[in-house]
Amino acid sequence: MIPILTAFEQSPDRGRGLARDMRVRWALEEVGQPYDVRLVSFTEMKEAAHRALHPFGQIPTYEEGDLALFESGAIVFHIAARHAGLLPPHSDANARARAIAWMFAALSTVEPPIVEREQASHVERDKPWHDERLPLLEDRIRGRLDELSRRLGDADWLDGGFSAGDLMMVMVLRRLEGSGLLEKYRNLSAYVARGQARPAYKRAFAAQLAVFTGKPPTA
Ligand SMILES: N[C@@H](CCC(=O)N[C@@H](CS)C(=O)NCC(=O)O)C(=O)O
Repeated sequence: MIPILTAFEQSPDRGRGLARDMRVRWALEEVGQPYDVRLVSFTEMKEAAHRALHPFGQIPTYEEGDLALFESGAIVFHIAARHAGLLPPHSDANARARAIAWMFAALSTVEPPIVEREQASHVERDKPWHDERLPLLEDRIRGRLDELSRRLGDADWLDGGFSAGDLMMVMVLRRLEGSGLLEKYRNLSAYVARGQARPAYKRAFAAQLAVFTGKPPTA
């Protein structure tokens, strides 16, 4: 059964691979699972047919037989649970649990302040308090990056070998591209680059870029 995910017909990031379908594509590439993509417009995302798959009218969604999922974290976890390659084996239950904890950490501890800053730049830019609020939001991000950087230290990945936790964390940190916030952390920048150097990442990136360029993927 080939899973189908949804992605933006026209990604606002112009193919930079920051939309959340990229996480799912990367996970599927890591485990060697072929997939199909259904592109949706902003209008279609808010229509009843798509909302039946995604109550909040967003991408990505994931359909596999009679299973329909939303939330990139839940989708990546589903893929990681059913295929080898993204989580330590069941025989190492503690390591597996820790890798899952890193997925949650990426999504519920590190991503929120990053998204808050993005939202502020997009929708609050013209507010009189925007310039005052931005440094506060950036301090919150720096706090998390300080902590994450300390924990990662000189290691390649967050806990042993590469896992879905790293996949999610790399994608979350990528959202800081262009902000100037990540560059100060040499180990975190190298960590992101290490994720981006993975062949599966490159294939996923090329596939989502091809949607934007209209040319076949070249990775
Ligand atoms: N927590 C959700 C967030 C999904 C989300 O924000 N999707 C964005 C694209 S990356 C979207 O569909 N934005 C359009 C909208 O919200 O109208 C997830 O991780 O899947």
